[in-house]
Amino acid sequence: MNKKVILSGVQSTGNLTLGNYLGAISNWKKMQEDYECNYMIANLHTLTIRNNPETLRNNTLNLLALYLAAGIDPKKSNIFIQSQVPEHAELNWVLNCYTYVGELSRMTQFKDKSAKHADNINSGLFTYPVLMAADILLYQADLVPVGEDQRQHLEITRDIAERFNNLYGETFKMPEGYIPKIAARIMGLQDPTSKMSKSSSIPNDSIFLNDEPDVIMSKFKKAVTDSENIVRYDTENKPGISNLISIYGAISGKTNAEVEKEFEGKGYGDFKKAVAECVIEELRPLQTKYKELVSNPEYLKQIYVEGANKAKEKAEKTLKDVYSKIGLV
Ligand code: ATP
Ligand code: LTN
Repeated sequence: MNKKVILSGVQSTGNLTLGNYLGAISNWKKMQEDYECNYMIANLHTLTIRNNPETLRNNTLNLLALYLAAGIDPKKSNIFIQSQVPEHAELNWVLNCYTYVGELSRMTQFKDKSAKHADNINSGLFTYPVLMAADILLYQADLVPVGEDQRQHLEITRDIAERFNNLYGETFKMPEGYIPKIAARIMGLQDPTSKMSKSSSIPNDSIFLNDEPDVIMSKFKKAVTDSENIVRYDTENKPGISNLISIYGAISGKTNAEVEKEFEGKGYGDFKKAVAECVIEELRPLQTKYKELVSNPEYLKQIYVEGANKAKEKAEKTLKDVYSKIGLV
């Protein structure tokens, strides 16, 4: 039986957060049994911000180690580095010519990131969703597991695919988003009304995957809550506590109601400590494995070389079809 195809990726910007893990990477592992999975390191997307070349190289390999440490198994899933499969950049150019400036101007991520990096509003930042569409459409992906913030980029991917298919006949599979029910949008611990972000400038707002246990505990203890002192899910009035319930629920597999029940009659102090402990325990094996893997560059190389070869085989087919349909000799 043909398995459905999955494609997803994370930018190699370093210091991933608990949001990246719970919203995206931790779900990828669960999907590898039932789907044909392709997990990419989106290092071309990372060029939309200025990087030190050595840092970008290290971040790329570190992210590969993190995928493996998080349980992505190269025997079950194809893991590769975006820049090593040139078809991504090639299809990106073609799709750029089938994407309107008007639709790109509506992207909220572009607006947010332009505001954050006012000194470097480059064209790559503007056409970022087109490269993402190329990533997805090259593999004829059925499903794209991402966090809530990527929903708009999936919609534009579908619009581009549909436009192309209408012009040239069935070429691209219509991909669907696969956005988790819980933890699709983990919020900042200090500002629980904005998403937890790697680039947050607020101290103690984000939990990083390489934070030491005592740092994790201290960040959770400082997390902003409210004065009710009742563990109750209510994003409107209690965004801080609701965020902690989501984190605890995502890791323990419990529903919001179950978490509320477990902490009935207990105060925020106990609850925060329990959330911190479950995060520390969830990350502990990942951190240990990660340290082992980053010290084994030969092994990492073997994974990404094989990954790129397999990815190329799939990507080539789609690109050839596209070139032929649009009339490139
Ligand atoms: P930045 O925080 O700097 O804007 P980012 O973390 O959103 O960057 P990526 O590294 O490309 O950018 O995101 C990787 C994946 O993590 C995506 O699927 C994204 O939806 C998901 N993700 C990012 N932040 C969160 C969050 N706070 N909660 C849940 N999922 C998230
Ligand atoms: N833009 C994505 C990262 C990304 C991606 C993709 C995700 C690049 N290409 C293809 C899914 C499919 C983000 O999460 N910020």
